[in-house]
Amino acid sequence: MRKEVKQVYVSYGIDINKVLKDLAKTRISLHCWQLDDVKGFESNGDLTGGIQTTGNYPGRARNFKELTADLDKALSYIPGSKKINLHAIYQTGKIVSRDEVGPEQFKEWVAYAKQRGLGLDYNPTIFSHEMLKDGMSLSSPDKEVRDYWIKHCINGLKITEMFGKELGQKSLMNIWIPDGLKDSPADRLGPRLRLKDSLDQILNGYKYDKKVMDVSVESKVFGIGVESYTTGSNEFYLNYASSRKICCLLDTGHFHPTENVADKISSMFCFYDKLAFHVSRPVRWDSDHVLKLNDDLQDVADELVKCNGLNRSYIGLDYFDASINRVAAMVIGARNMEKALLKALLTPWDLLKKAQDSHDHTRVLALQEELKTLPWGEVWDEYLKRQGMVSDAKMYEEIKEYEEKVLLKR
Ligand code: RNT
Ligand code: ZN
Repeated sequence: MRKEVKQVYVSYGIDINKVLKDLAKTRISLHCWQLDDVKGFESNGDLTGGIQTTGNYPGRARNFKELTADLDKALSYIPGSKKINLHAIYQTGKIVSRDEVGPEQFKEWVAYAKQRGLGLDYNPTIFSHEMLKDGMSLSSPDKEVRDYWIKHCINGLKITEMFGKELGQKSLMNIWIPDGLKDSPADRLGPRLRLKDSLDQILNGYKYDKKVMDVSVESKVFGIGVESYTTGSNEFYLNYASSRKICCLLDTGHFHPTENVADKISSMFCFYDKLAFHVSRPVRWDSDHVLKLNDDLQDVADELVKCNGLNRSYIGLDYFDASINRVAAMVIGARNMEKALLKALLTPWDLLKKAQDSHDHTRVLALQEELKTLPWGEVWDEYLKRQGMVSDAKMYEEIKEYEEKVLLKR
């Protein structure tokens, strides 16, 4: 990095060394499901409901060995502190039914994470399964269905607690359900009251150690096939999480397309100590495209930094594109998250806040625009160098080579 670059940032009161240290400390939870189109290891079948991927790019990881090989490849290009985000369907060893998935089925993952100094997060998998009756799980009118998934989630608490304890890094268990209705509901309240009761049974079903883990709930606005009603709406979970003192998870793809998700962060921090995120990129809807370094992503990173939220947040990524090289998809999205955070950390928020509070809105506008052309790209290259990682261009070249040597042979 040129000396001049350092000087430019010093003139705004920014210390690049501190920024790079803070960035390297910020933990990002990388979702393993980009590597296999959310299929998991239970069977070789297709997704059967609740979630969808599109694309047929060759080379999908089909088992633990292939997935961890791809993960290792991807990790070697992703700078900073990392965790891996798992789903119940990534159980290993002898496959058991979902309501039986427990700590035993995740021992191999713990060993994998330990060897690499990674943390782990967990998600019960409440989709692609015959016990989803009519698309409903925890809010189903059938007690048998609800009980099945309640058991699955209680076991999930035990798995997550094991992750936290074994790896010495707090672990997050996030609950997302696809429950909803295609057409105008006859009853909106019933399913929501049942969901509330199911969640209470889960939280009271096992006294987990709050020092090593947290639980979050993830809302959604709609899904394909459930266009008219989503039981787990934003209002439902905001109130649920706040009253039960658990975390809310904001998935940036789960709001109306014109809603500004970044704007929600400061409101949430007024009332919650901690927040959880699935950073995603919706295109027209919750399409789970790979993160681009666009304004939406930058706004989220800016708010996290401005609200002093980096060490009060579980930052997880959530996208799955089956139409491109999956290892590259994972790396490009993760690097973009890191780039957005870097740019946010390189911003002189104190100067901007001061201008706003002294009613100098022209200064705010001028500064915001002036900052856009600062040489942050050189700082990014420096970060990669300090992290012992190759440039963006080299990264793609190498992954292409991996595609030829490994992925295309599958
Ligand atoms: C689906 C939710 C959910 C999933 C993952 C696989 O709309 O975003 O978080 O994407 O759990
Ligand atoms: Zn999500």
